[in-house]
Amino acid sequence: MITALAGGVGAARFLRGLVQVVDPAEVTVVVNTGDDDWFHGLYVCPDLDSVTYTLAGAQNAETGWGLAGETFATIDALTRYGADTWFRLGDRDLATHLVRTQLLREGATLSEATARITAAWGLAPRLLPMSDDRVATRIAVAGGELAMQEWFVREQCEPPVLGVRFDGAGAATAAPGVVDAILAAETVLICPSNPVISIGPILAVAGVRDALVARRDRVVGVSPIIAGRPVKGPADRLMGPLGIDVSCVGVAREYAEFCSTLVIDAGDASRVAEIEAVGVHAVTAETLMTDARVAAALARDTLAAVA
Ligand code: FO1
Repeated sequence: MITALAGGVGAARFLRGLVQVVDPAEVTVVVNTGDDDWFHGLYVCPDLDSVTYTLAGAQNAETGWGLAGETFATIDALTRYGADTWFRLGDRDLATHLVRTQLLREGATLSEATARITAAWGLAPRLLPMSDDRVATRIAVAGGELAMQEWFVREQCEPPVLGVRFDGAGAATAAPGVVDAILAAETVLICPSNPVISIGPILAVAGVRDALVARRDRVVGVSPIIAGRPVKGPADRLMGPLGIDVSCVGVAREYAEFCSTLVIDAGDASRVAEIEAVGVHAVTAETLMTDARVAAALARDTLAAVA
């Protein structure tokens, strides 16, 4: 059994490679829900959906989020009513949020709603939200705090980050199966996701970090930073202000307590000694997932790193 901790787009691409090289039914994915939010009365879970759509082969290849061949007639029609439409919900994507919101309103947990949605997409891997409780990533900027999607999408990651907190994490419990999946897995993978706002919220849920520490020998991460820059997204705009070096070495320091091995890009081979110096075994591989073949090779290399 393999358990993976995942954020959005980078994780989804990696997981698509993973299911090419192992039995997908043996994979459990614990997904960040700190990005989740309400839009137009609907509960939207961007990372759960990015992973679901990508594993189903239905993702929008250019953006990495949303569905292929998407249209935006409904969100555009909402402008007539003066609604805020900066968060672009696609017409087909809306079906997922409608079903999820209805299930939640009927009393289902997010885990149960996720199981229904992933079954409908025919996914073999098990997707678990990190928690069924609401945990909301909040970004402190000059003049106040923004919800994650406000900072990320509406403000285009422009306002300098002063701090990050995971509202509700202190009281949240891990979703059913999350801690067991970490403790029972042969290998635990930390996908190439943003360490601050994708992996950070998962670690903040009670019991998750301790479970990883207990399995440290079997935990292997993949650095989302190559040559001092994130492959995609704003990791640099979050890591820097929080005092985390924007490099694979910075990622290694962040993960050292619970991660024995870090896969870094071959181009960062000169940093191996610095990573080993913080007690993390460094392995080089091609980590820029330009296509499904590279993603599969990276997944194979990552598993081999702790074989
Ligand atoms: N990202 C954008 O940059 N712009 C959008 O309008 C947008 C809409 C959106 C709708 C549904 C969904 O599941 C994801 C969406 N995303 C959008 C992606 C999302 O903001 C981020 O990729 C994740 O939260 C970060 O992992």
